[in-house]
Amino acid sequence: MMESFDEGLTGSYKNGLFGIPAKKAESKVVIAPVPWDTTTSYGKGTSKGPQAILQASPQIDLFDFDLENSWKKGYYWDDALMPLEQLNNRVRPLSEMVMSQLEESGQLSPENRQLQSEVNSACKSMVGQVYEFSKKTVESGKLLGLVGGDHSTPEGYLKLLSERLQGDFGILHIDAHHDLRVSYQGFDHSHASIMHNVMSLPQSPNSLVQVGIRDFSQQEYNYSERHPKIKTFWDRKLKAELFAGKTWSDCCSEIIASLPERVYVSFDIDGLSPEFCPSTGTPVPGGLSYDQAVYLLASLGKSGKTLIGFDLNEVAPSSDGNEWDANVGCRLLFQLCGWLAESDAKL
Ligand SMILES: [Mn+2]
Repeated sequence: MMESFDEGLTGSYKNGLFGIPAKKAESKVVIAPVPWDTTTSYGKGTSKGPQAILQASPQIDLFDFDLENSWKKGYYWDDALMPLEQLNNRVRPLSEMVMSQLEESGQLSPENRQLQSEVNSACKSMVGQVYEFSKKTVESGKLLGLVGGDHSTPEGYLKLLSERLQGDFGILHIDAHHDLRVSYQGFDHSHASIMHNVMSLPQSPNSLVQVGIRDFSQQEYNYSERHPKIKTFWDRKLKAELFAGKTWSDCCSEIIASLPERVYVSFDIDGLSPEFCPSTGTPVPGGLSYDQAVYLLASLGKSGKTLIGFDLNEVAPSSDGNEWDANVGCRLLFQLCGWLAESDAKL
């Protein structure tokens, strides 16, 4: 299929991600959408993120300055987890009832406590399905990237990697938030708890390096400061260094030097400045520019460290049909796919 593809033309998303008609068998990289936003507390709509990204993706010109023609290694968009959308749509209203009662009174009625446990078991099922899918994909020799959905979506994948590599890898986590809460609003698998859950796994990754963090509780701050495996590059501190004359290149070298040899990237789109993700659930002023993010990923790609997988999450399409969020999202996804395609990771 790919040999007959004219890269100079804009393809259709119906042919595949970025309009490329890649077949699974000939693709090095599998990209799987996870349409899930059950516990998103503020804005919603990230469950529609993957489809918006896919539809916006053919507008990208495929040649890249750093990656050249990495896309020829094949990026296959695998819809296997799309049926999760039905469970998400069923459970999301229950979770909204729980969240609104908590916001109003800080307590839950017995009925809502019941709903909360239903939401928890649905989230647990999502994590299990992502785990099983990731296992099958990795065992077939492919490299995997996930597209959320909210930030709870990669937990099953990270659990699989932790077991498979006995924790011998680090996570480069780009986000406005630590996501280190010990459950959030009573939801065990909340987007706000993802990194707490991952770092609590029996064979947790040997480091978590957070970049862009700028909205957090004191509890999360303390947790990050005291945890021997966590290093945070708070946005305010990075910016202070940049304003005082440090280069972004030096910042990136320092970030990458804190990571071990194998690196997983967890990219929450709200790590970027909100001008690049105005519709995301919890936008926060400040953050990385698109250029800084692309430069950081390229620095990692060229560092000699091994990218083993990634997730891109919290991209939400605008409710007025504006494609901007999806446009930025699909361009970041293209960079992540390219660096993963260039990786020689053996999992
Ligand atoms: Mn996040």
